Amino acid sequence: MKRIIGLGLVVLVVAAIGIVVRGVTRGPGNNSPSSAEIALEDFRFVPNQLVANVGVPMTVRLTNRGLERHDINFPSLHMPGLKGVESILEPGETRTITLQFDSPGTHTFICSLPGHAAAGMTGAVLVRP
Ligand SMILES: [Cu+2]
Repeated sequence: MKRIIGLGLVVLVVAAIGIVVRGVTRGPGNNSPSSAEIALEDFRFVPNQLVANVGVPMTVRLTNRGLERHDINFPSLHMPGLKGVESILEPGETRTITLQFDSPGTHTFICSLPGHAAAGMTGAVLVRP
């Protein structure tokens, strides 16, 4: 019985060390706001893959480099800080938005104008825990 308790303690200690190490390797840099740029073209996002960390605000500068109107829309998300994200950008227009994700995983985004996603205007943000 004593042995089992001892083993349990070792497991707990190892788990605690794992958490501490992860905290250190993340470092303060990963918790400060990050930034990215996406060009909206006819009909693609460049780039169409971004990486973010859960709970860390990321500013994204959007520029419409196409001849059509475009937007950026995260269909599956309920998250704060999305105000204005879906608004339409006219050709040549630039806008900076702030994204903050509450959950890890791959969050896809699309241009929601008719036919644009089908034509290839899709992308994803990989959100790390
Ligand atoms: Cu579009």
